[in-house]
Amino acid sequence: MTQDDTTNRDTQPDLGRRKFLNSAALVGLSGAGLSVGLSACNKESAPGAKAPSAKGEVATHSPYEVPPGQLDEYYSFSSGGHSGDVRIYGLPSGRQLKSIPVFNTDNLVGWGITNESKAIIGTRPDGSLKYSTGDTHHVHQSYTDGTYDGKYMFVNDKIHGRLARIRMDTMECDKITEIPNIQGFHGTFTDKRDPVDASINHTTRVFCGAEFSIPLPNDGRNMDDGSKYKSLFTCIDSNTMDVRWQVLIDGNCDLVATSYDGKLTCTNQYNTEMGVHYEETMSAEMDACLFFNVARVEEAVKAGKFTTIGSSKVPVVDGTRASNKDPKTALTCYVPIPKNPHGVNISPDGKYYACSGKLSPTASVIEHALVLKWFDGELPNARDAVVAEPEIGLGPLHTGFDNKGNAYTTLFLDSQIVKWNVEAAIKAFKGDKTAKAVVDRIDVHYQPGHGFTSMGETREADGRFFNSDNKFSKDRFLPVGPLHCETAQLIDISGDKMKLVHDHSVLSEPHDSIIVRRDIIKTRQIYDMDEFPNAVKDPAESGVFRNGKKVTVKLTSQAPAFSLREFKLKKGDEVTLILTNHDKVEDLTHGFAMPKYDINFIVNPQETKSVTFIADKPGVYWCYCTHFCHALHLEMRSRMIVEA
Ligand SMILES: [Cu+2]
Repeated sequence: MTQDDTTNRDTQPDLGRRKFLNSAALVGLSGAGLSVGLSACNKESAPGAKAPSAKGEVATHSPYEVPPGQLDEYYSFSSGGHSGDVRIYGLPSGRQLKSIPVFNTDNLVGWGITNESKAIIGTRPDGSLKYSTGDTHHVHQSYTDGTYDGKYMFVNDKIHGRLARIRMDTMECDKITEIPNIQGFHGTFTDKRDPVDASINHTTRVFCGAEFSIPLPNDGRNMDDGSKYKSLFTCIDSNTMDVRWQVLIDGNCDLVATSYDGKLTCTNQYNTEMGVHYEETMSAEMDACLFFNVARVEEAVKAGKFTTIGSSKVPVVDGTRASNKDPKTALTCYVPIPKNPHGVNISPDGKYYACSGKLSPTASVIEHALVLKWFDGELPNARDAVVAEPEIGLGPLHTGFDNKGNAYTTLFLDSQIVKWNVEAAIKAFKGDKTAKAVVDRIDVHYQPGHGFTSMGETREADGRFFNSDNKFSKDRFLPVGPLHCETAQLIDISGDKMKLVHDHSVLSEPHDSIIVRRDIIKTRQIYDMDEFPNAVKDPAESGVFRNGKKVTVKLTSQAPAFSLREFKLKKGDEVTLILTNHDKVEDLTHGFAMPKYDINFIVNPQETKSVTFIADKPGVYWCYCTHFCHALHLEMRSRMIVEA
């Protein structure tokens, strides 16, 4: 068989599995018990090939439809909000392909149940999960040379202040880091290259903004004195996932953007008032977009110009206004932006940041080169880095870009997407009365939050689609009770006028997404058994291995049977059950459910997982395969006997 586990499935669906299910049934019935020689072979076929011929009528399809047998052109990776996961959709179809469990627990795959996933999420001394809730908002991938390199994706947890990393080859979470001394970790962004070392043209840092200010350290002191509350901006190493440094700032952090030259990262600030009470957070007419000079911050850390907070060992440098008055040595630059901005995005040419004021009908355009000039001491007033401020509509939030110099901003209050031209906005700001920034508007349904363009966060922005993630769906879908689904609306932005392509429903409650060309993502279809140190590599190794009260059960799966038809334990045993899936066939996943012990997980082809539990209930427990695998799937069981 030719099992190429690194091939992007840029091909039409393989009919091998259909063949497998039919022939495997026969082998099972013949009494062989184990499936042999039933691998689905990869079939050579060109991308975009015609749908496989099938008996029956062929429907006609619109240009935006993905006909049966063909694949979407883009992946859309989306945060799941307070469900704690990350979702994958295909675009333009809008079909949901997968949910990647991250900060949640997930019954389907056993995330938060298996020992391996618990070790990633983090546990308390008694082995239970440290946190079982999370709130994902922003997903961003690793970059090489200004575009996605398909290696990693990063996502925040706003509730507990954690950053997770997802491997793109398996689309599974492999690391989670908890950030010290912060609350409300909202915006995050990967860097695109090193600010100093030109040879490092890929992501090595992930920046994280803290939205809620807290007393530092937050140990019960200074709770009534709002002036003592502070926020930190954090840098995490994308390889080790260790926290590298933090910057103490005035005001809070909301969303984060990074420059294409690696020199700057920034966060919009909606509460420069440092208000602790609701009304105070909206009192100032101007807030800010706060820029960090990455090289200077790292020089300061190297030079030992830092403190630490509480029990954390992470170096914290001082980025407050009072300590950064001289631009030539400043670590930070506060660019004033009208009222309570939400969202900051950089244009694909790397020249401009768009930062919208949600309580101001404007988008501010900040020129990257001018912020650098301010840091060189050559721009006296940071506000002069703002080169345009077009009035675009009510409640502007997030901006996506095409490849023709246009920006697309979500207008929450107007329920519209507004298309505006950046250079025209700059001309108008300079006084050119003939320059018109706004070029088009389209209604969306309803109240758009995030919006993003295809490849729009990279230098390969292609100007084909804008996706509007709307916060209210009201009458757009069949009613399903008081909790509505949300709408994502796909808009064709390739022409002069925006065109609404379709609505697709998304489960509550996505915040931000990115649209990535499918050729960038190279996934594996099966695991390598050698990657798992505890793998049961030979079914003959299966059995019950006792060391006093500690018992290890080694088990393998191969359709349609587990290697042990039964296994015996004694009441009170501390049992670690290890299961290795020996099937090599793509898509041949098995499950393992243990009644009354609250255990349920899957093993994908060639994967090993383990669970640990106390066998505290005597009796017979039929452990069964949950993931349909074979005509004899229902027979695929193992009898666990717990002796009193
Ligand atoms: Cu099975």
